[in-house]
Amino acid sequence: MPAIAEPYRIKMVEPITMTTREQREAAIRAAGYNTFLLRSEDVYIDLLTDSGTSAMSDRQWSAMMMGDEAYAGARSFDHLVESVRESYGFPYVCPTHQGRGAEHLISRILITPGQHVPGNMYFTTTRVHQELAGGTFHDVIIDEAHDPSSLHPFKGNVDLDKFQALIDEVGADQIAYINVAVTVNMAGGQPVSMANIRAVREICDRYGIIMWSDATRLAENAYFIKEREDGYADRPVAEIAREMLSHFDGITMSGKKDCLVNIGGFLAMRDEAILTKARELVVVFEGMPTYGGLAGRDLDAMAVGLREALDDDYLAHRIGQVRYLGERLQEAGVPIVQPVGGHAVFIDAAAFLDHLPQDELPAQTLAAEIFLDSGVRAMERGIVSAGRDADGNHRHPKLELVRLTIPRRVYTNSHMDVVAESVIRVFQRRKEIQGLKFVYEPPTLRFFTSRFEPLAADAALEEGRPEPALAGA
Ligand code: P61
Repeated sequence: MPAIAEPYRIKMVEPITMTTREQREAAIRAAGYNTFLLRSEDVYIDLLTDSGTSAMSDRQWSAMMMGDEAYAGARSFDHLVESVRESYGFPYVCPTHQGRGAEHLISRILITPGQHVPGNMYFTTTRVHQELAGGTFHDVIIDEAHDPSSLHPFKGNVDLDKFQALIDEVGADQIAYINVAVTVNMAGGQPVSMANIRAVREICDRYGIIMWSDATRLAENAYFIKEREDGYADRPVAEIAREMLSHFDGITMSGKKDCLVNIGGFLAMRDEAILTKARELVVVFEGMPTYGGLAGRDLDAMAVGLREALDDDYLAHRIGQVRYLGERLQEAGVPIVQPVGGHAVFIDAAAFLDHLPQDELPAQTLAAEIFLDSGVRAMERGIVSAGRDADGNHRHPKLELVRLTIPRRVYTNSHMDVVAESVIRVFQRRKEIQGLKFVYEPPTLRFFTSRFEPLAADAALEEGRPEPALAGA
């Protein structure tokens, strides 16, 4: 494979600094062993998320300078609408402060309490908003998505039989809509094929079901279609994205990913009646329908970024960089979700720390250990993220993962090498690592603010030994 260099050059830099092991021990303890609670200044390479962490282009920055900050009727809104129409093909747009703002609105608009919402795997904020609106989420993703070692090229696909079975069980009129995420974050950034999107559309047409998309990472999904699906190899990604979206009635968008901005989101749709309802709600929860909680300059940056993210060269490098990190880990025998997805490398923490039962929080533990080793910050995506069910019991997801999420246009492959070396070091001493337990747990979206303590401290206390140093210290 020929090397793929960054299709840009660097015009401005932000210094980052290494910390010592002692500093990192103090930092992770102060953060309650939760990488969400670390201070950014204590982090060396920040792979917590690809959300809002992109580097903007000179074109985006110049568009920001031209932002129209009028309270109402700003031309920045017109720029966003124009860009969405041209690149995504939806006539109507309602901006929101970020993706979950759009999820909040669409859940209230489309769900009647008691209804059901199928989707290709849950996402944390999406499901919470569906539940707050009185809906019940149903996972209708293919089984392969729950198996880290399955090499299925489109692990994000909807299982048509599961979708049909839900329709048969509850009746089409009790299905508020189907939400198809492209790509599927919690499955490992896995794509949905064009054939699958078409097949879901057919079912929706047959039963009159609304077909929505969480299009947060649609550009990455379109790139995978170009790479893997027959007939798309020679088509520009922007064209593939348009075709994908042509099958949906509307989308929720977190602009913080594939619009290459630090803040922003929107709803886009074809049905004017839905737009009218969105406008009625957005003024209550976000702001005027022409700014939705954002500054005019944010709308302008998003209008430019969403086009840039559909560039073939940008995506070849983007997906190539994520794959580069994944391959380095795989060569060293580190268990990861395969195939490597669009925005992150997901370590299979259940296999990595196979001596820890899921209730000892292997992924939370591993994220803390990687930080301790090198100052690289990752994110837990396992039992802690899955939360509790309606009866108050821990949900036990099949996937217990640590996500190494690559921000867009921010790090080089030398950074990826440092990350790989650190994970490999932790892998080599994995048997010494002991688990964590909750010491504080909030009622919803607990992973953001929960606090933990090492179980090793408990065992030492019971045996009257002094508390052990952290593994590997
Ligand atoms: C992330 F730990 N993602 O991946 P907002 N849909 C999808 C997302 O990936 C997404 C949103 C909707 C984040 C940020 C985040 O449990 C967490 O703009 C597929 O963040 O509101 C966000 O978009 C919501 C991290 C969100 C989390 C929830 O890092």
